[in-house]
Amino acid sequence: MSLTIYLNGEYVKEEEAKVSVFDHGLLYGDGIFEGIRAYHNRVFKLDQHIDRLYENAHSIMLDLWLSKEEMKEVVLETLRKNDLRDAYIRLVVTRGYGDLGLDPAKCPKATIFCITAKIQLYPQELYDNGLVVNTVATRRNSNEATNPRFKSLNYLNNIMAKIESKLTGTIEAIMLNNEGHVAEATGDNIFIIKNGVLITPPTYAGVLEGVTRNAVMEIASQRGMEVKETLFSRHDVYSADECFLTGTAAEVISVIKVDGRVIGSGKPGEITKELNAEFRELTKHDGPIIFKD
Ligand code: PXG
Repeated sequence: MSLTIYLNGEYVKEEEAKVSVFDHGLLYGDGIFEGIRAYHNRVFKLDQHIDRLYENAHSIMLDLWLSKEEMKEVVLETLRKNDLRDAYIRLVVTRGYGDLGLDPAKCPKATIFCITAKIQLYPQELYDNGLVVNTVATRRNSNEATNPRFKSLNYLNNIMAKIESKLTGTIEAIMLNNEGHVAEATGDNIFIIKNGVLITPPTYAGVLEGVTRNAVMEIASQRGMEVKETLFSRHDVYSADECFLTGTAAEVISVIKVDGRVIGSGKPGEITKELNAEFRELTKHDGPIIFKD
């Protein structure tokens, strides 16, 4: 069945959901997006995703012609039109239609679209057994270039790392920043646990401030765990008790081997499993309801 897509104020069938070849999102990667999840008839952390989208838009001087409330309604209504209660949502805003030059002032109106679809999950076996990952040569963008805090449409940096990762036979990769500190995975944040302390790189290390990252840090604090945002190296990962990745698509997924070094027991760690269980519990209760009846 064909999906219904929100595109610039209208709900259209996917065959009709087309943008111009002059759209600067396509010509220059000039735009931003959000990847959001719906679970159990609710849109998880919708406010946080919309806030991040609007902060990014403000920072890149892109005018959004919908209010935050209207944007949230777009997400909810697209889900309703597709009869989805559990879904992956892709909300995209580009600089819009312009000429062939870089100048964003030549693009009078941002393009906004929202796609909602059934989610493709990692196989359960990867959650049960954990991921094997490697660090790759491609470094995370410097904060002074395209700041990794923007969820921009320019993902070539991460895609290059993904290609390298696949060449080494793994599905995810750990990226370092230019100073050699651990930054994040290609589409996920990274955490380590050492002596009961939960550690993740600070945003200035060159990482996206992941919504899942923040939710997991909050869960850990509420359990009374010490949570630290601090720079660390590959050595800290190799010698961690536990390691896991977080992201909207991956949720909380254990990492059991990095660059050939076994992490902890070589099996998904106990604290990681508990954090994952609490995260899944949270997805049942958080966010606005899609279908009210
Ligand atoms: N870092 C990067 C670079 C990301 O792209 C995350 C961390 C996790 O952030 P959230 O807010 O989701 O907890 C992301 C987001 C995919 C896919 O298909 C994943 C993301 C983006 C685009 C596609 O797996 N992850």
